[in-house]
Amino acid sequence: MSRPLMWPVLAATASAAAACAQDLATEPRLERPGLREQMTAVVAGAASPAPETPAQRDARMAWWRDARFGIFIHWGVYSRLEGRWDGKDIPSVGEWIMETGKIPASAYVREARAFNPTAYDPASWAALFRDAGAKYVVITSRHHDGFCLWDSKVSDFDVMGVAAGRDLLAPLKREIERQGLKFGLYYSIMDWTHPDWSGRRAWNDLWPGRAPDRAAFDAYIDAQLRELAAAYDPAVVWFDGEWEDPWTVEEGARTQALTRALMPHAIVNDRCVKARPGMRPRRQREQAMDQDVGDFGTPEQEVPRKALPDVDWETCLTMNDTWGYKASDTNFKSTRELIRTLVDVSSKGGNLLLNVGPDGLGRIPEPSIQRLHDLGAWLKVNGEAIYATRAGPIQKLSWGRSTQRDGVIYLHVFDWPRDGRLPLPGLKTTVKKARVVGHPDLPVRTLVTEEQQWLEVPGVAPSADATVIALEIDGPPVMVAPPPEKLTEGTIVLGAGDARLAGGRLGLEQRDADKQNIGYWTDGAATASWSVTLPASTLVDVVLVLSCLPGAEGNDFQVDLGDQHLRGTVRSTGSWEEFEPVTCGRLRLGPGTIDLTVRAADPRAMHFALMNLQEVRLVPVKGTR
Ligand code: FHN
Repeated sequence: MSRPLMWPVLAATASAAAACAQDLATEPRLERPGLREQMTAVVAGAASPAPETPAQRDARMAWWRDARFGIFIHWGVYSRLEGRWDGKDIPSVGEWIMETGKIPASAYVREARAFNPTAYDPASWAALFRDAGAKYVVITSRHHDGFCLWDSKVSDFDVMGVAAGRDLLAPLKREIERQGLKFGLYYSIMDWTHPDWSGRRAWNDLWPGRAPDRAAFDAYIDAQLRELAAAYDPAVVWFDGEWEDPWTVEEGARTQALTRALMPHAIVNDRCVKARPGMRPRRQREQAMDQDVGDFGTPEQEVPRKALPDVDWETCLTMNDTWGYKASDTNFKSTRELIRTLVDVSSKGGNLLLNVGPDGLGRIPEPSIQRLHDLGAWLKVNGEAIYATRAGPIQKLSWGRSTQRDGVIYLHVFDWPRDGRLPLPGLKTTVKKARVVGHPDLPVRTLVTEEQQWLEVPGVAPSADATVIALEIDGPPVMVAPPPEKLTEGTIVLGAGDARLAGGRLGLEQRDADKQNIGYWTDGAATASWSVTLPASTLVDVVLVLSCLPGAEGNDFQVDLGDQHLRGTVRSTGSWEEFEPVTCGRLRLGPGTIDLTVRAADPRAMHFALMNLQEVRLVPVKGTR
């Protein structure tokens, strides 16, 4: 292919983008009333949808919420490199090879010209995903490297510029939809080879002497979204690459508004806007930000610790350790781990987007195929306990998970009881009938003792991966509240109300009748301190009872106890209102009086807010003096 690399820019859109950027640049912050209306006006030329009612949103989201299981495909010219360059295995994930290998962009683009997936068979891919029990597919239309899997009129780094010489998305869309699955597109904001991406890498030698033009880049994004909308009308738009500085809050809001205008029925993730706010309860985030932040949160390579009411979310997960194909990455998760992850995600009300990384010829790795077959076989028997279910009523089960639909609780048993008795902790509603899903012949009896309800189950579990038992109940399940926490004898409790607070907006919040917490910990230099006296030298566990909103987690904290110090990292607890005890470490303290101080471990690195802190506990370690 001899065509020079060039990016003709659509002047009309560029001027609109420039005008918009200028207009918004005068506002110091994005969070302000009326943004949604302003954004809608900005996407000139696209019929902006009227604001959606909650009922309309639920109707649009219904198929996605019921789906529970989708397939992610990372495929591009990087797949052909297989994670190797210049005879060497390049560290990290396969699709980042240009970055992690610091490959000169000109060499990468030149190498890309040989990309020719002769083994690509969209019909067999679609049949494989259908048989796996997946309900939707999301494929990388353009990843960070800038290569487009379709014929883009605003880029020459696309399928028409390499040996493939044809649109790779259209045939897949056709086959996916022919199998009754939904077709979605991943689209990266970042573009390492584009002349106008201001996050240009040092090894991008394609555009010597040309400074990036921000408005032109916005126009490029607009134009490609218009192309993708018109050509593929995706059911899901999966943005990515939003985290780098060049992409601004304003551009995120603007592009989100354009996406809604162009694809009003699409389900859009939370990565077009900044800070991935999708894991915050919807009411909180839309009131706080007055902005359309997308339809679902996107925890990556992890499952939230608990069910998140009023949050739509989807865990994206690799089967091995890379998204894009990498020949040396044979570290595939077991089928059991994948089945249990699908169950775990479903039990908390989320979706699983499980990744496959086809190679440069278009072949899906055999270990991925095998696992997809196994998942499909399990779902063929147990799909009723996954599809169109909601988060289970019995959370924190030691032996498995639960999901539910009206009138039925599904128990997904990972650890089959040796004594044949399965406890149903906290379930008050009487179980009318119980059956082993897929094995109606197996006997299951319910048993009620003073303590709780139980199930008596057969000796051997039909599936060692996860056996599902369906409990038929009358009405919505009623759970008894767990008994109040009993503190260990001798525990010293340092309450929020007794703390000396210093710095920033740190202050007390009254959560409910008898509980206060320290909140507004937005200043990295703020501290909460107590003086505590220990009558004797005591070995204690230091416990912080804290809460943290999803999206604010990840800050490191430090606890100073006299001349001893402990550190930890704040994890999400589901909301600012949900407090959990977090053990930070074990120390010997006293006798005597010491100062205890909680602070941010690295004030400059702290983002959003450190934590809400209800109390600090010094819990004597049993059996020690
Ligand atoms: O950088 C990308 C990465 O290559 C991959 O596409 C994942 C999938 O969610 N997203 C970004 C990392 O968060």
